[in-house]
Amino acid sequence: MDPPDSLPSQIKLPSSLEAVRIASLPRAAYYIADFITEEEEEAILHKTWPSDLVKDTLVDARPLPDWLEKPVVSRLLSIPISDAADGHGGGDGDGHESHIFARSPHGRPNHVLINEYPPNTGIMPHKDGAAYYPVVCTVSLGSSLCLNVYKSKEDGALDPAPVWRILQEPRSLLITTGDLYSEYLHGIEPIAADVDLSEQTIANWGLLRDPSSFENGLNQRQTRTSLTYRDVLKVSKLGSKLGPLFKRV
Ligand SMILES: O=C(O)CCC(=O)C(=O)O
Repeated sequence: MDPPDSLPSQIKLPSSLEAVRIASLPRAAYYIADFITEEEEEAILHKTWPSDLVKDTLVDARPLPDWLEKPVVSRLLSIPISDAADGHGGGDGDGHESHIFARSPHGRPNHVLINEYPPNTGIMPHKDGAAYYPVVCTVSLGSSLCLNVYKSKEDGALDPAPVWRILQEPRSLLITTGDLYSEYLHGIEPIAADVDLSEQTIANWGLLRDPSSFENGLNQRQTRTSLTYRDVLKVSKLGSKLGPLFKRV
């Protein structure tokens, strides 16, 4: 486990990811509503504002720039998966790994994708594929929206009705792994508002920071920026010589 940086007083991390597991989803997805502070959110957004180069960009720099490493990565690696974690860093293969990337090839995320979603913007249902270690950590900034989870029908075609919806609030961390990574697709609808939000329709309702703000069942979207942290399994030497920032195609 990485030594945790000093934690702002407003942030109270769970004792383990198991404490924030989204119980209605296949194993496993985790949601931490207050993962970063408003000041940290502002500071990261400020870094992504000035340059169009940074938008929709894969950051492939080793190590990641400080503003993407701290506080997100260090805080993420300080949380054990379960309370029974052994704390020795490598994990014991029994689900008691010290953190969610303990068994990934690089032991930590090495890429960050920065996406911006103004209202009416989404991303088509897709799987993330074999290029990554199957753990996806998404920090949301600026606004809330729903990530939809889809499954394929028997004939392989996409069932257009999502099987689950996960509401992501600003400053939250969502982690998806396991079957959710490999068996299901995920996407974001290009709509101006998420509707029909309730305990019955939102998988992580019980873990939201402020479910009362969605009590009318509506989330009017503003611009949401996401930071998606993953461990890319094969890192090309050429890529690392080209420089730290690569525009996403
Ligand atoms: O921005 C998000 O929350 C989702 C991004 C996504 O689906 C992806 O990078 O594969």
